[in-house]
Amino acid sequence: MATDLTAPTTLAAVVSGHLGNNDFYTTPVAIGLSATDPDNAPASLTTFYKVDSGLFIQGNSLTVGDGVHTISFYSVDPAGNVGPTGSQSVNVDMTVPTVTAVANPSSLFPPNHKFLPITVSGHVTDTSGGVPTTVNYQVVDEYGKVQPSGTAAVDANGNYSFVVPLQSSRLGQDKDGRLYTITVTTTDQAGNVGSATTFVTVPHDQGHHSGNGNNGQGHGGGGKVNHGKGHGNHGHGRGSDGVTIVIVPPGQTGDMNLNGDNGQGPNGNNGKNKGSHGHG
Ligand SMILES: [Ca+2]
Ligand SMILES: [Ca+2]
Repeated sequence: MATDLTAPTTLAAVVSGHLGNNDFYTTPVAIGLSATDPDNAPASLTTFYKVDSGLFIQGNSLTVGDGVHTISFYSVDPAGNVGPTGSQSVNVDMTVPTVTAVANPSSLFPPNHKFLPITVSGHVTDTSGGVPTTVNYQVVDEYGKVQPSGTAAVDANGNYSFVVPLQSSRLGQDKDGRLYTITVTTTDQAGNVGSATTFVTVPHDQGHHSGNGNNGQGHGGGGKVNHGKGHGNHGHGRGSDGVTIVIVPPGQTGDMNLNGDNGQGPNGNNGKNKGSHGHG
């Protein structure tokens, strides 16, 4: 057999991974390394690779996660010929940005048909790939009439704020009030989308509308309290389709409110207490 003076060459290929935007993958990426040599069988070749500044290790497959990576690799044949070192860059951002949203005010009263400015604010975080610089918002009106949308900037601290005008009116027979659903989304470099939803209601009246369960904080209406500007005169955080989930602390009993029209019970009392200490 002639002397083997030819070194193997190595190619890298993505075996699996979902490519998102801007050349970033949104899933872990599996890389396969294949060596070829004109005078050696592939199975006789030994391949080494390293990820970023790590150490070279032997192998023909690897998987990388979040980050901007450089994979370096080379192969050696049985005669000891060392092939050239190749490299492949792989960008992965599989961390979805998180966003919060709070509407203020979250209740419009009285229903005098005026448009009032609602300030929606929140915070955006993303532990991989940098914090997105914008959020998009869309208002969905239960009545399908007042539905502004737009884009707002995220500042260097991850905070955003925008104002949408919403109309303080509702149909007289709309016992559970008019619901505006505000959805805020933010998209990172790879195309991962985070979203948050907050609600604004135009209650049927101030004293007798639904108790609610947003994050377990029920603010039911206290019907006999003159609220003025006090808290507790309205609820927020309705579930979709008017379903209200009331979360009762351990050790208490409570009713699951499926209609969203019950201001009594534990939440109603809570609202009443808050209202009595309001600024009315
Ligand atoms: Ca060779
Ligand atoms: Ca990300």
